[in-house]
Amino acid sequence: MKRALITGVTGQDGSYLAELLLEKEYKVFGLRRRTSTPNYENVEHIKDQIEWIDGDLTDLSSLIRAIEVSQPDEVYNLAAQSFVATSWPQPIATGEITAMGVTNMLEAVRIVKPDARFYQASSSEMFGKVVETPQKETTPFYPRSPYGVAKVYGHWITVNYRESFNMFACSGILFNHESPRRGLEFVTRKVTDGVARIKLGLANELRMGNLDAKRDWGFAGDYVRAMWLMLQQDNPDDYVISTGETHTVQELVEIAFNYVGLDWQEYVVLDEKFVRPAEVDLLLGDCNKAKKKLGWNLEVSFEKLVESMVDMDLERLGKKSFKQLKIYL
Ligand code: NDP
Ligand code: GDR
Repeated sequence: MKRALITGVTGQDGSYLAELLLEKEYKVFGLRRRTSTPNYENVEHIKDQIEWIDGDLTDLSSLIRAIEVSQPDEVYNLAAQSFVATSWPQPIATGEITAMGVTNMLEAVRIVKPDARFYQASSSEMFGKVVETPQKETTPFYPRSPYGVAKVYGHWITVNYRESFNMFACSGILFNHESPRRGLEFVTRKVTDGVARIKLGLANELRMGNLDAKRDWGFAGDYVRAMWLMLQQDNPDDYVISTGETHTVQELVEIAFNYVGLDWQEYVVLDEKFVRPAEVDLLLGDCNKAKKKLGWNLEVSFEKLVESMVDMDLERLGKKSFKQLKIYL
């Protein structure tokens, strides 16, 4: 039985990855940080199958302990302060967790179990103000937020530990990926939750920032398969994971409102509060390396993803699916 340690297991990706590894009959250890109120929403259904270890990415001693207890074959470092907008008002916490936290995790592995395979959750935000399109593994980085800067550090320290200590350390440069488990502040979920609230009469507007930004959005369930595949190869390497399609935030809004038969222009209000100090205008990934070398492929399209997220929010908020609701309309 293989053993895996996942940091960030309570987040969106951690929950899908834990499901995947449990299906593959891994023994899964999950690092959780102390919170005043338990936060198991994404993993409630598999909570009893995970071996929980208390720790924090900013506390090296807790990570050393986590590696000692779990003795992992594979470590997936998904924990981060992951919300770009929060990285401006909290740049130091973002740096300590999202950048230095990676060194802490790598050090814990190097000291206790250097033969463990290591996955780092790098990000398309590292490309920022893009210098070429589409973006691939060799595209230079130009981050546009404290979050993006922190991820560039996390990326290079992972490459450096691979080259310095011969560790099996991989970095997945993942473009935006979403699901019904996405945090409510991220734009896809904010829109699908907002549309569901409006449809159910719980809200009458949706306040948004820059509708012109373009993103390459995929489904999180597809992306965690790529993480696992990276650690099953003969050699460690870095891979871009993306859909190869880009859409504006406005297109996202249109699809979500159209799905429930509403005109977005009647409800969306532009609010400066949600406009960022520096924006990433366009992301579009070239994932040919991952397709060729990992045999990775997508299963869920953008439109289907948005519609299923609206459905899930309608169900959660109204306790009825949209299909059921349609019968009553
Ligand atoms: P989430 O924000 O959903 O999850 C983040 C996780 O990190 C949560 O489990 C959170 O715990 C945990 N965490 C935060 N701070 C600490 C800390 N100091 N110590 C220990 N754990 C901590 O992120 P996603 O699942 O969306 O993303 C996973 C990773 O992939 C992140 O590193 C993100 O930056 C990166 N990424 C994500 C992309 C995406 O589109 N989703 C794209 C590219 C990269 P808690 O539940 O207690 O808050
Ligand atoms: P992003 O995701 O910054 O790409 O980072 P987010 O969904 O927050 O923003 C995407 C784009 O939408 C624009 N936008 C808004 N965003 C939010 N959150 N709220 C709004 O009201 C709004 N209006 C417009 C943003 O300006 C932006 O252009 C995500 C995170 O998961 C990171 O952790 C990850 O690394 C990257 O994706 C790849």
